[in-house]
Amino acid sequence: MPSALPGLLLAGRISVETAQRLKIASDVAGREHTGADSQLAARTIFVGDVHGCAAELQDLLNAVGLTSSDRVVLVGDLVARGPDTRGVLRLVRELKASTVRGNHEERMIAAHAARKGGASGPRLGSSHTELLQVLDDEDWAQLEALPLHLDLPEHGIRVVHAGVVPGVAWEAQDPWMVTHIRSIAADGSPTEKWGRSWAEVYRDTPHIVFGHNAQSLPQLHPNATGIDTACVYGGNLTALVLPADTAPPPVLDRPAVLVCVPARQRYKDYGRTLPGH
Ligand SMILES: [Mn+2]
Repeated sequence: MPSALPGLLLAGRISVETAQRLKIASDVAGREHTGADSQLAARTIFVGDVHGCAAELQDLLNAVGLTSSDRVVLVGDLVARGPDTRGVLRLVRELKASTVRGNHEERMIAAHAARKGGASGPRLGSSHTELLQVLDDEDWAQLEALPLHLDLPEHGIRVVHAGVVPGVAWEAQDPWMVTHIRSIAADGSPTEKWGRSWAEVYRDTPHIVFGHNAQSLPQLHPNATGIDTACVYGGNLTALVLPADTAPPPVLDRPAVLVCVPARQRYKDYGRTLPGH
């Protein structure tokens, strides 16, 4: 048994099986495990859109040297398009990670509810149709419990899947926009279309950590960080790793707290040129 395991088991937050799968080793990030978890600095590890890429999620957690003191927070779109949605959901449960609701989770929940009620529900692509067949009750309960946002005041951060409309109070945000917005159109209206990112315009607090807008590089803005780096489209899976009680550093210093791992393959064609390429 690897030397890091006793501490992980003491904390009771991760199963032996998970720890072995993650191959967590005390030397991954140069951390010294003393056997006392209280001596490890807690970090928050924000993870971009996983889309069923379970192997890459494991790769990323290995790369950051996940310990039982760390908290994992995902920006949503855990499901669909990639090869192993159920593996992702299982791993997220085992990690006791927090996740916000993405547009793909919303779509699956709506389809599931419609089918249960005898309606046909929204039209689905092949990936979503297959998921409707294979997800079990535990998976559905997990998806249905996902919140629209998570606030982490200790980091000065709000996590949402897609973003917020700049200049609009949180209480007045349209939930559909929170899971779909990409840009601000020339006439100033928010839209899910590609264009000038809402995050370029946003200069408010809290700092927003978001996904949804897949690009080849993380999107670093003064008051927002986008970490969907297109893993399922053959890009990278990215984490923002913050020590306890710290806010995201300024844009020029922020790359130092980003960790990414490459996709093992391209699982899906993006269908257009990936922004940043
Ligand atoms: Mn999305």
